[in-house]
Amino acid sequence: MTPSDNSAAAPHADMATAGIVHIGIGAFHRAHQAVYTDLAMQAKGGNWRIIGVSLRSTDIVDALNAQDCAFTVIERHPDGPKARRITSLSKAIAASRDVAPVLDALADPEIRIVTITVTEKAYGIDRVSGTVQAEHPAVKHDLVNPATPTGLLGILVAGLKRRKQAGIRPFTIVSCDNLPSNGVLLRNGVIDFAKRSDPDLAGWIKDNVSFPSTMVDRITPAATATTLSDARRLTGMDDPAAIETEPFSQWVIEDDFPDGRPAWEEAGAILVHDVEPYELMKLRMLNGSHSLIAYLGQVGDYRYVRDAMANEAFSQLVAQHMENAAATMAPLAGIDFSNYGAELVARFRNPEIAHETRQISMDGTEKLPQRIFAPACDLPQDSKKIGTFALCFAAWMAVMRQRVNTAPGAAAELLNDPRADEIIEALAGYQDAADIYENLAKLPGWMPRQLQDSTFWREAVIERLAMLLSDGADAAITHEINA
Ligand code: CS2
Repeated sequence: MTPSDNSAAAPHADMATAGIVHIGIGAFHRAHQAVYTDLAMQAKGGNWRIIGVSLRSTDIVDALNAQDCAFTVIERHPDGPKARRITSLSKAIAASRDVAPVLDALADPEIRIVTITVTEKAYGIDRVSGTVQAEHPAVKHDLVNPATPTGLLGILVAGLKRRKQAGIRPFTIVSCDNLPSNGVLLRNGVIDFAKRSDPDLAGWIKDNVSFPSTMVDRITPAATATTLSDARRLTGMDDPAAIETEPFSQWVIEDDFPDGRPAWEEAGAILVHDVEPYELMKLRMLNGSHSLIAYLGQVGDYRYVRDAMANEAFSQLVAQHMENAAATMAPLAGIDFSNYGAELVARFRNPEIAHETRQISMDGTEKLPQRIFAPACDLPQDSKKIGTFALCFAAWMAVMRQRVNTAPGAAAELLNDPRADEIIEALAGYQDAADIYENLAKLPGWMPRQLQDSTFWREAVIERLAMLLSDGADAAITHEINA
């Protein structure tokens, strides 16, 4: 990326028009795509400013609009923080207040791209079949109320319908969430959603809409009071929308944009024909290790990722897991997995980044399938390498049990998972490792059949869970690295 500085960037004076709608304007978008688009426009121009849509939260929308949507990104470098003002956002809209302006923006012919960061649970698409999850709350609502959608699929399909009716070319849709083959998944979900009310529209989408897959990467902890006071100190401005992030950033994009795109490569994006190997590498090595750190960290009272990485044994375990994850992947031209792993270890160690294990531990039922189950399935079923995957799953179970035991009344909130109610029910009264495993592993539709049928996997997880429950995280870590 272009080196950052501590000055306020000039707004894109000649770029008044928006060309992108982004759905999900949380910290990650502001630290990632908004920065790439900002730099791309500074380098090569183009009417690519972003209309930001928030599906649920209204605070961020109000905060951004009150300051012309400019905001501060603080990069936490080892030699001190650097702040940059980002001006690629043109306005923000809260869909939960009124979806009409969102649909108007989507119908605007100037909008040629819709990018998305809504987190895994907001998709409402079955990962295996690619069809919509009819019981997903937003999907359920939007199938019945297509003119006033509340969720991702409903909004995209309503926007595409308006364009088809008006004879306007569709926009390109870019999922930027940590899901494998995110473009293909979203394409299948959008087409299936449309098919249920309007088969012609579904056919038009199939023939005309491009859904490039992408791999996104930038560690972005939730903003804190320190973020805001640092932003004020570095820029002289109060900015409730300021965020902080690491210096590293990566965006690998399938180059399939029939109606053009910003010159994102000017900001360091890598445009490729096939993103999938990059996605697998990142999901399995970075995100999988993150989940391992998050759940073991929660069991062992490691508040931040950097605390876990400062512990010699924990850090050795993480390196071991990365090696195990690398063994599940085909070679990727130009990438050395062990160098990639070493870079990840250095990023996780960054003492300037206060990334809470609790933050990463949310939504485990959404994250574990691609981070832990899928790679575990790609290993020989009796491989010793399965151990670190089994440990991560066991640690997730231990965290769920710990939270339910700590606050039975508030467990649903504490679990912070879309399937919290099912998890609580599955755990009711069970304290023994084998019982906990049996009940959580059989939550419908998540642990793959191959693992359900594997006695080796079952025993590996139960053994580790028993150790976590009786001796704690540090003992389990020492045991694993010496196994
Ligand atoms: C993390 C990711 O919270 C999580 O699940 O693993 O948000 C991670 O920080 C990003 O994918 C890094 O690019």
